[in-house]
Amino acid sequence: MIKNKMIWFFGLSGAGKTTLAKEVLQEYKERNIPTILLDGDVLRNGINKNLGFSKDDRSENVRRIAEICKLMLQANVVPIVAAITPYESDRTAVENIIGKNNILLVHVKCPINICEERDPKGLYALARKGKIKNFTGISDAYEETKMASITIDTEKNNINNSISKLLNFLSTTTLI
Ligand code: GGZ
Repeated sequence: MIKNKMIWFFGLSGAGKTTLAKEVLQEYKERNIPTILLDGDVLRNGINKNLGFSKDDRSENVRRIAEICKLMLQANVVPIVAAITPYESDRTAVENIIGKNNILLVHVKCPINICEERDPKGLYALARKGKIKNFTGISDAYEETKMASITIDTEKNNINNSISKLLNFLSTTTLI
């Protein structure tokens, strides 16, 4: 039987991680699959509020999220994560914590210039002015990946296409 896997969306700020994560959350809910959305941005106001954006703090942020997910999975709740996860070593760490068979890594791909044009929260503008330090893609690293289970390109696909590609993929790999 195909087992339900957790989903970890990673990509630049403004690439569309949260939007896609919310869609999957809705699909899971409609199928009465116990689920929870863990958004890096939101968790940084709570459990991860002592963490900043250095490489070490980002690794710790991601590690904590993965450990929470592991506990959730043990309780048969299927977590959906949206977090930039800019370092390949942390993506590997996540996979090791969760177990390769229990996770789908979804790369939400979008060029930095498009993310910057979208700038939904005005953070890129602040980063350009130097008012936010270590901003991913501007003044901090975003490493390319060889680890994605699937890549959703939100520059080439509009939101509806992106969602349908993702749901189609999930239908072949999970219970959805
Ligand atoms: C990147 C930052 C930064 C810096 C604040 N760099 O698009 P958002 O706003 O809502 O999501 C981003 C969020 C990043 O948190 P993550 O936990 O996903 O990051 S990581 O996986 O790298 O640990 C962004 C906002 O916080 N934000 N400052 N300097 N994003």
